[in-house]
Amino acid sequence: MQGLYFITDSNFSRNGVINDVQIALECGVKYIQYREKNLCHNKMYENALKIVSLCNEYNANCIINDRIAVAREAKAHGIHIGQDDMPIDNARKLCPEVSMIGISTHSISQAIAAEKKGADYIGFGPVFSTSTKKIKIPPLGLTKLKDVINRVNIPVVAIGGIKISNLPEISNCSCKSAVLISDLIGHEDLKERILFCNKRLKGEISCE
Ligand code: 3NM
Repeated sequence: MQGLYFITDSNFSRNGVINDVQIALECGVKYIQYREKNLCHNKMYENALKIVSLCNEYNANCIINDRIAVAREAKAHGIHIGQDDMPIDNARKLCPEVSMIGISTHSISQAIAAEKKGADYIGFGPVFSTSTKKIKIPPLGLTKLKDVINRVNIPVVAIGGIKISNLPEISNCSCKSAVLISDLIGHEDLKERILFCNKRLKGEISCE
């Protein structure tokens, strides 16, 4: 798992989530998480079908946040769950077709537990302060990010308060994958920003 991990956000989006996904895929992004907190099942399923189909076209992965039924029905490639959701093995039993299950973790111990329970990757955050998600946990910081990367063998996706400006610090922690929401989605230059983030995380642009 390398490069930008793209999470959709309909609140920040200028041109709609499907257009944002199309742009991300054209830029070479391989992991798209479709995340909607307030959409009904049918509408989310309809969008998920379109996103899965686009991801198939670009040889990328569509990961559905939380909604296991949507993931199964839309034949998504993965699901992403939180600490308060069902255990990973239940999710896998309910959705055996998905090739990856990711879980949000907010401490080193949660990260180690997620790996033991069979997560394919973890989100780790918030690395910095964020107002995009209401989260009570104080920022974890770069030392913990570095630490978690050394402690688990599954991919670690950095998330929370990550901006174009602090991306070099993230890359310098040997972190290969990150999420930017507020500093990416809704910007006029979405394409340019995605290309820049993706190259930087893949080590194609030096962080010196
Ligand atoms: N999950 P921004 S932080 C969706 O820490 C999400 O698990 C987080 O948005 C976590 O890039 C977050 O605007 C929001 O800070 C990230």
